[in-house]
Amino acid sequence: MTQHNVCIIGDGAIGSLFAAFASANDVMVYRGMREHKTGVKSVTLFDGKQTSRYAEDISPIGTPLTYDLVVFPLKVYQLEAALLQWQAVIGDSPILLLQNGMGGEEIARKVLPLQRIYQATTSHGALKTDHESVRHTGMGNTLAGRSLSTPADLATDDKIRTIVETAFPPVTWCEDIYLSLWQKLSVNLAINPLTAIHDIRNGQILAPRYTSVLDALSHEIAEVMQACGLNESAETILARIKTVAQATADNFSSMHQDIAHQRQTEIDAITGYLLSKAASERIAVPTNARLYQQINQLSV
Ligand code: KPL
Repeated sequence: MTQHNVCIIGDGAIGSLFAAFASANDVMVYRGMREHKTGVKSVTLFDGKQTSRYAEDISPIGTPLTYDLVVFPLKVYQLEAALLQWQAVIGDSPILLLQNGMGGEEIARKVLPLQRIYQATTSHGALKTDHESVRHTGMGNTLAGRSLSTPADLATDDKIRTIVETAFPPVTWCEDIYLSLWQKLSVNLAINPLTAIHDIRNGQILAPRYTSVLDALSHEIAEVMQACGLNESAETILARIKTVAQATADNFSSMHQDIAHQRQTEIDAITGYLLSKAASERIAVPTNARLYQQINQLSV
């Protein structure tokens, strides 16, 4: 069996988890680290197993190499700088954008006009407990697929699918990753701002006082999705939001945590993205616009 080599850029919790899974599954892992920085050294997996040294560090001024896949598990707002910094080292290796929210593909396409771009989003929970340690806090699933702007190439697409499925299981490979990312976005559009604004856990948005706002959000999201050519009803969106809120009832959403720790939020890649699509389609989305404003008021 050929051993695949995967480069994972950055030192975040999800990237470290990906690296730990991949090396445990016999993938050769390189970590793209900034100069003079050492990465996370220990990842405690959900089943309690600990991984120790699992990757070779490379730097953005290192020797260019073709990787089977380069993963960017970064926030959308960190993506452009990282792509510019690493483009010389990764050459024309296919890349996988792994993040919450939307807009990543457009950013990557501007920097790398000819690259093969794949996209993914994950529901694994991971937490950096200190500079060198990460804890896997919740088993999840990863949705992945070829981006809209990348032409189909059966052999390469199959190879990337095999690598992602081997490196970071379980994976659902999506023939229409754009739709899958929008479906995930529809959940984040409701749960993330509402939990952050009202300082509540995910499950608490199911209380009767949030019924009308969830309804309004679902209708606005459905209208914008339909204008983008995606066939989703408000009822389907509302049902999905409720299912995820129930399944993650005890969690604090990522936006709740960002606000609580005074970190930059992903509101621009979530609600900001919807607002920009709504504006170009001339659709009024007052409820989303209000949540966007409220999050920006709470942000540092
Ligand atoms: O993706 C999430 C997030 O917190 O960003 C949800 C699905 C809302 C789970 O917390």
